[in-house]
Amino acid sequence: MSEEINKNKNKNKYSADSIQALEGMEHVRKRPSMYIGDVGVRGLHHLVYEVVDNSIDEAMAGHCNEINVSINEDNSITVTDNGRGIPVGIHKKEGVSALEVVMTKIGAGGKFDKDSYKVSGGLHGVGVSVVNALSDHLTAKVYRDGKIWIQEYEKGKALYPVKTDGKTDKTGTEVTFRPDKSIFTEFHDYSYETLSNRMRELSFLNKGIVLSITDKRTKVDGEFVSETFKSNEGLKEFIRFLDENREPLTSDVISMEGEKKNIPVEVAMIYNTSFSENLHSYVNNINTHEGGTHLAGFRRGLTSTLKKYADSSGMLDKLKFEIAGDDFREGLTAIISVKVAEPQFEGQTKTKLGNREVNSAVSQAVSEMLENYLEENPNDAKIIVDKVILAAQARHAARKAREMVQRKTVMSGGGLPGKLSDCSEQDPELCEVFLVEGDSAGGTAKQGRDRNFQAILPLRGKILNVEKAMQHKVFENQEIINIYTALGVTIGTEEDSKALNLEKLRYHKIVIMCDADVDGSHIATLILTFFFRYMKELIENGNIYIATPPLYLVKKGAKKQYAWDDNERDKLMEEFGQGSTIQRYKGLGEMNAIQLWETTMNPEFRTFRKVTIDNAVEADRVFSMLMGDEVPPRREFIEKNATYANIDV
Ligand code: 0RA
Repeated sequence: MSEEINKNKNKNKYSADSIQALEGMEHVRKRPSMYIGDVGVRGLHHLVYEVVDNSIDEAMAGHCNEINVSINEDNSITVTDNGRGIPVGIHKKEGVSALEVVMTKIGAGGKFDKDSYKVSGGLHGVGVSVVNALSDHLTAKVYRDGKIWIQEYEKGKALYPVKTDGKTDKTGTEVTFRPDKSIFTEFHDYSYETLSNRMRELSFLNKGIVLSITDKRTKVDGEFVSETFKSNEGLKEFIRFLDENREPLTSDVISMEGEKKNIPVEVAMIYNTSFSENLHSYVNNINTHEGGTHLAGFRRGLTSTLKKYADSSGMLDKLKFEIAGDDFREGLTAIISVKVAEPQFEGQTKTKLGNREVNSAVSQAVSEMLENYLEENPNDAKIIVDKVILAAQARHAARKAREMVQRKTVMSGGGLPGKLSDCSEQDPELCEVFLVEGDSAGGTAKQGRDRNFQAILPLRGKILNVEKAMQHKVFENQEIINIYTALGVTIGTEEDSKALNLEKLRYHKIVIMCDADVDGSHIATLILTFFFRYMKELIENGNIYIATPPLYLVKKGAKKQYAWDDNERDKLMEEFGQGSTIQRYKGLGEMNAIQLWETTMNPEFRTFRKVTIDNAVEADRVFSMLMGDEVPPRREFIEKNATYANIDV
């Protein structure tokens, strides 16, 4: 009797659990953004990262050295690895196979394998069940114990219990999923480039693993487009890749790898002849765009060690002022990668590491690494300290320029730039400012705009290439001063020039409007480079946009329509039939005020592209390449991509 009751109890418990699981999966489908960030391009690609992360975990546990991603013809994705294979035996508590638990229970992840070292995990560590919930079809194949095991799911629900599907002598896991179009309503096409960049990045962050990607949608010379990445030197190679278009100051990358306070820390860095600072930080293979305690620890270790060395070397004796934190990082490219068991992510995009203990772990690691290096390489040490002193001197010399910008921006007494045609609206959230190349296009924009909420700031010709200019040149540049004052953005102290004050930002939409040709895109890139290096927060906060003026006007009689690319133009020509004419806009200046308003500025009809730095590593490389000394790759890039497909989404 009592046994009977207990059985029932268990039964109820089991079904209650499974109801909960179901609810979990339904919750994912109802609120996908809570799990994968968004349901746009980013979320779509996030699904792949989530599945690959599971295989990376298996590799980090030492059981797998090959991971492949295929983009299939129907835009489904297959991820395979040669690990142990997800266990298929019956999970005691759940009464179904472990595979089914992993695939259908939210947060089941690797819970039944506590001892293995699991730190990778997706951005939110949500696990493959989330991918399953958001796929209209998913097939899991497991190669294990001499057999192939298979289970299929729809929208996260198993279609049948796991079954065998033949024999094998391999081991591993193969997951094929097709994102549900009723969830990913706008974007379904995977970007080979985005996924390939991620695979390359993962190969640098996890040396020794062979990561490959194949695009089964595209053939070149009869073969699918495919790449294989394997890094033997890890972060060292990553630094060389990042600095491909920069000139190194020292002969090799400085690097270290080890464990501090139980936290695996890897650091690599090099100084180059540029004036920009390029720090990239990772936690469990995730790029922490907003930095955090690991980055703070890196800065602390770097500053204190270099300062100590410079002081004791006597090189600073003649310097009459203090060296500031910024000075140690001018022309520095560095990557910090830590593995944290229970990472706490903070910040707007949840990409800022909060764990306090990581700060001193990284700081110690960096100090030790640098102390050794400086001691063993006195020539490099001198080059580095010289560079730091030069940066400090330049900063000191730039004081006047900086103070001028500060005065003009901090105190509104300086007034707005004369060239700015401001709008009448006072609420920044509703205000837009168009940065327009050239005075004549500026004039047209001024006539065409809605002066209630749209302001126009004309910029003269090519603006300064900040990638190649020292800081004081940047702060002395009139066009750049105009941007600061018009936007109401104030700059930080001399010690920390990157600290911006955005409280008084006067417009929440800042729109770069340039000609739709190669010159125009070059100018847009120069302006973007300035924002990227000096006002990155504005990009991160989603304040920067690019206007997209049309390329053609197709006319027939009274009928006229705009076209933004050759495809659209041809369609319109066909639609309008015999006797239609084309007008090609070579620049904004060729449009009249009404046309410019209709096509490019009117919120009802325009399309803006929001500038994002989804991939900071790629953005950094692109900017250094576009704006650096190496002319051939820049020309090639600009010619190939008149727009900056790599930078924005
Ligand atoms: C837990 C235990 C075991 C394997 C895995 C997880 C595993 C998960 C994934 C996800 C993608 N590929 C994977 N490969 C393996 C195996 C435990 C054992 O065999 O003893």
